[in-house]
Amino acid sequence: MATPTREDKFSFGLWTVGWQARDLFGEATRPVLAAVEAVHRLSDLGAYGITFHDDDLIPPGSSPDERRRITSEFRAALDEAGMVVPMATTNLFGDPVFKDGGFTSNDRSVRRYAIRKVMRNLDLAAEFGAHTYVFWGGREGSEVDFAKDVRAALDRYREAIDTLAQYVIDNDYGMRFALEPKPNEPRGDILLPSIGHALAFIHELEHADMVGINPETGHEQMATLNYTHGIAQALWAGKLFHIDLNGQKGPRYDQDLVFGYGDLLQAFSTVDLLDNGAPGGGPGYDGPRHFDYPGPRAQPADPRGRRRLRRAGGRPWRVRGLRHRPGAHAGLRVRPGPAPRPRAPARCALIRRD
Ligand code: DIG
Ligand code: MN
Ligand code: MN
Repeated sequence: MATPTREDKFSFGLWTVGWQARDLFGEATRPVLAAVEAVHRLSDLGAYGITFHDDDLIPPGSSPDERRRITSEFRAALDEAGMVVPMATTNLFGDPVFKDGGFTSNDRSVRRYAIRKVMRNLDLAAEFGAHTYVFWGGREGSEVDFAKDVRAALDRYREAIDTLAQYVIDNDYGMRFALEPKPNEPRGDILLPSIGHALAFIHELEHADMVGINPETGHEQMATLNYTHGIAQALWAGKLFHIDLNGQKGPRYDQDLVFGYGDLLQAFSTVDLLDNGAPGGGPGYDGPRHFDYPGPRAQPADPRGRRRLRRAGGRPWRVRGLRHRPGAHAGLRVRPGPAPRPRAPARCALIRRD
């Protein structure tokens, strides 16, 4: 049996390996997994890297001291375990304030809060040396076509990505962005639903050169698209900046469910494409093999691990507004304090374009 090594570049999301197996139909059935514990256990398994959303690592509402403590403990664990953070991303979908989206919310104050939340995590991602920053717009979309003017929404999406790309350039972070398409779930329809839509969107951006794609297996298959074809097109366009591999059967952080799919053969053709570029050869992909799929996780073998799990156990993470210093970026001054509460959605069918 092959034993993974650092050179295989397997990376895992903190949100998946730490997933408490809570789903739409039931409460958590697994204990909280502390970030430091996840680093060590993944390292023992031969993983190369660990990734996170801002809120996975630092509970919303943490004080500056708590933030410093958490990040320094995480840093120490990474150094001790020889692990890296190749990618980071932002949770713009968990807080109720994002009910109608983050970058494309119909509420301007929510849009500005979302940009500021990403900026803060870009700072942290840079601190941990991440070279890729993922944008999965899980809440950017609608359930009713008249609830969202898609052209205005794409203008706002573009404004956010352009602003954040400029922020990375101004701070010399050297990061690239990877957009992660998904057709639906949690929204009825999500903007940038496929690799094709995302590639077309990138062409309209001010800094298109630093924006690519992070295709997730289940997201293409949900749309009954061929995942291997999708990443082949992203490779062909020179835009495969990151990749999320997950399976369609069994426990997983997000459903991504397509009945009767989960074609294992596609996993092999995917690996062939990643390693060899194409059946006839050509450039492959040498980035992290990132998993968004926790899979079954055995309980820690040694009692010490079990005790540590309990200790790290469950203070329910309250989701409160992000408290932070006024925006450091030009013109983006957001009052410190609780996240803005969205106003009642516009009743009129036509959305005013501001
Ligand atoms: C789910 O497929 C999404 C979230 O887990 C995360 O924001 C993104 C990162 O790969 N994938
Ligand atoms: Mn993903
Ligand atoms: Mn997913």
